[in-house]
Amino acid sequence: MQTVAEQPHDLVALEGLARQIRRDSIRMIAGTGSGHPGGALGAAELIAALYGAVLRHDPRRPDDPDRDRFVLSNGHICAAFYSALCRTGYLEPAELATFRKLDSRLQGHPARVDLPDLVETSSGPLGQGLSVANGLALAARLDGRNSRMYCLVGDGELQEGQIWEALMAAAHHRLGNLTLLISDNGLQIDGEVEHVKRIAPLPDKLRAFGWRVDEIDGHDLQAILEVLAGASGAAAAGRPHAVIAHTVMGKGVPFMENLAKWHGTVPSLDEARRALEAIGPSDGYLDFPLQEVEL
Ligand SMILES: Cc1ncc(C[n+]2csc(CCOP(=O)(O)OP(=O)(O)O)c2C)c(N)n1
Ligand SMILES: [Mg+2]
Repeated sequence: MQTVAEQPHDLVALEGLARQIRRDSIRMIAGTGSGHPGGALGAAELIAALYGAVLRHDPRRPDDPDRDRFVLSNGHICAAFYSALCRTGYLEPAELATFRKLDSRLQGHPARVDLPDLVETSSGPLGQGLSVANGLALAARLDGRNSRMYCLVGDGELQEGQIWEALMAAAHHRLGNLTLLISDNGLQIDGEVEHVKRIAPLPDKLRAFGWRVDEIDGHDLQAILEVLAGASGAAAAGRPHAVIAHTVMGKGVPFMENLAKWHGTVPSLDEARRALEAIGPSDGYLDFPLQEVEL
């Protein structure tokens, strides 16, 4: 398998994947009548870059022990994650219509019991994913495998104490094979992160905890690819890597952008139609079939 630095990347294709992740997320959430659109839309480029370019993985061998791992710690944004799994060959499009339904494998927070190998750890309780990623990174080192671990968290999630224990542990164990992506949108369920419980100055804190830190625009695919290509290079040796990705809650749908309300509010069918119009069609993809509503 090639590393991210070696692969040619088609930015137009990744943009298309990000757009389809947004379309799928809106249709899944509005179609089923529950879910979290704001963070899913905001992480579309991060997740598109990971599944479309960065992760060394093979949908024909989901249990490949040498695969790179993605740990979704902020499980509430899983509509975007399920869409990426579908659009990169792990799930059939029709299954997206079962999102959050009884007996579906696509629960409102990802469950490893339902999707072994694809969901590296169940999530929902915030703050736990980085500890799991630490364990995966340590295990890969012990097993002599060169897989890389990527963990996505929200900025509000950084208020959890367990995160800071895990940050210390990763630096202590010199986990150079670990990248933490922070979707830094300034908002959380109850409003502004700054008002709920301040995490600033974030870069200084992460550096003080022994991490290499980069800050990027989390919607700039080129910047995401470049920063992640650097993560797996020689400079990575022995130090975990944090990427503070500045994102916009609700990105791509103007009436949702930068409003904490859209953390977990379901758009009405009319709002969903307006959202899809704003996002636009994505060449080369077909929307998954929805039976109960017309979207
Ligand atoms: C341990 C824990 N505490 C509280 C919650 C409730 N909760 C769900 S999402 C959320 C806000 C998370 O903020 P952020 O990570 O910034 O996500 P965003 O709103 O940007 O998607 C909270 C407090 C939870 N899921 N787990
Ligand atoms: Mg947030």
